[in-house]
Amino acid sequence: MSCVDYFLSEEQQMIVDVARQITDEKIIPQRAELDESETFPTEILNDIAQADLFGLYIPEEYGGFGGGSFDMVLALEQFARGCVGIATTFAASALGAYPIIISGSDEIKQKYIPDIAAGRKWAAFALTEANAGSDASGIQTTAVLDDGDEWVLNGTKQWITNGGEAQIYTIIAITDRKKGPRGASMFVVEDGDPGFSYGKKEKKLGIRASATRELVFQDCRIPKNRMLGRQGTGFFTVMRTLDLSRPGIASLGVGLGQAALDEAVVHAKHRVQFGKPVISFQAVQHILADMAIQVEASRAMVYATARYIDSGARNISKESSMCKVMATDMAMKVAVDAVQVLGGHGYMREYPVEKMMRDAKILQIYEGTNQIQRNVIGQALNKEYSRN
Ligand code: COS
Repeated sequence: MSCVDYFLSEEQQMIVDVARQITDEKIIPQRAELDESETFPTEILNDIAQADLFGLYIPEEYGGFGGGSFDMVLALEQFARGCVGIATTFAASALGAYPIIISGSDEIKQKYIPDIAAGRKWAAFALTEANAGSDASGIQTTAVLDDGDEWVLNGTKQWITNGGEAQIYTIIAITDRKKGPRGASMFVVEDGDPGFSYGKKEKKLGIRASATRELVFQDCRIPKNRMLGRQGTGFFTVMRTLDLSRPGIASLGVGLGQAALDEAVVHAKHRVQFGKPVISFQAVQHILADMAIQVEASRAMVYATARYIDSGARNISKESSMCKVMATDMAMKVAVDAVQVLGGHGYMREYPVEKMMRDAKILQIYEGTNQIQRNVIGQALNKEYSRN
């Protein structure tokens, strides 16, 4: 539990309270079982929908709550305190919806966003392929306009979160290979579209309650009006989407870090060795102190970044990447430290910290590896200082 007052508004405090209640009553009691059996958390997503949290970041005219980045990070932090796998399924629906919100016409927004806002349908975002992940502009999937009426998609997307479970997919595909990043466009593909099927379902180290699957497009035909924005703007939509979503991943790191710290402190107070609770030993206290410092510093940075984004700031790539790196590197370190403080118990599946350690690792990898984030930060610094 943070002891810093972040001066949340009444509405923001309500979001935290509702998300916390779902986490304590639904997520924490089921997380071990869902992880063990690699089961998609349909019931919990329905509980989140009933609590009206799917629409947090969605404008009111499309059925949402009209909130912003800060509202999202508050909810995501709570869910991640319970389970990063379940929190990831929720975050991935927002990731899939952002391209529609950023670049979709009013007509396409009206068609898809109200269902996503209500949690009636889930979304997913598809960029990664066998040869394109960090290299976002290296995608091979193509979209060709057939008879001027329909787009025909061919290719395979890999490691797609919510793949096979979502009903709405935002896909980036090449529409003109000669034009580099300006030759890619974004489309909406629906579950059940002809020529669209699901491939390999992945078995993962962590976040096992989330679904990760291949999407296969074999002469997949979709209506012409499913393109998002103008032809050739897909890469920019993807970059802007990731700018908005990365603080969410950072908040998953904060939630996980807090949970790991809570487990470690409680255990250290109860575990007796050499006739004393181990928390009375300075060696253990120093580990806990460093964990607490890093969790709070990351939280402060994520909240500040989300508020900065909500202020209408336009160039947010550097700040978004900075908080993603800070909070997810923190989560990995703090989770490993928690396992160390719990010692033999920490290594056993009976205790939640081994799962936290497995789950933390993906935070440093997905939505742009932390090496890519450092590239983004470095390039932004280079640009900023060349102006002075
Ligand atoms: N917003 C708007 N435009 C952006 C942008 C952003 N955040 N980032 C880059 N662009 C623009 C650039 O300005 C450039 O346009 P101009 O040619 O007009 O200058 C264009 O996009 C190409 O940019 P750049 O040359 O930097 O592209 P690169 O191919 O070098 O890729 C990185 C840049 C590495 C940052 C990008 O590929 C990336 O983010 N990769 C990680 C993707 C990722 O997160 N993958 C994980 C799976 S998705 S969950």
